[in-house]
Amino acid sequence: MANKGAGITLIGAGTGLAILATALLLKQKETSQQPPECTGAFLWGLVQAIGSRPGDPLWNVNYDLDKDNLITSTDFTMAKNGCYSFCNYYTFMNAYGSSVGDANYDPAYDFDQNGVINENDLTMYNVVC
Ligand SMILES: [Ca+2]
Ligand SMILES: [Ca+2]
Repeated sequence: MANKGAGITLIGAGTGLAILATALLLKQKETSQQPPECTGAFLWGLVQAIGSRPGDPLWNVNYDLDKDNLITSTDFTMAKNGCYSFCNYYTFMNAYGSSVGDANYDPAYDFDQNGVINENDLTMYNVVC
């Protein structure tokens, strides 16, 4: 009885490792091919995190686009290049002055995610774009 139980445990552990290895491979593939999130909140967060490393309060693995464990201007340049169409002043100004529920409210341009697109968001837009 005891041996049978141990055998099942080993088979279970082997299957678990195989699933874990597959999950890690899938995750690695997923993150390496993932484009930056083209929102004001993401780009602003990335700018704020420049200089941070894993463990730092502002560190976010999603900002480290070149995967060198440091958020730098290179990551920001990559994000901006990947979000070329985001930095469109006309599109931003179309959403300017709107709030949640308005037809022209666009959460992508609500940099501080406070439900209103106002002068604070414009300031952040000008820094990021
Ligand atoms: Ca980096
Ligand atoms: Ca806002």
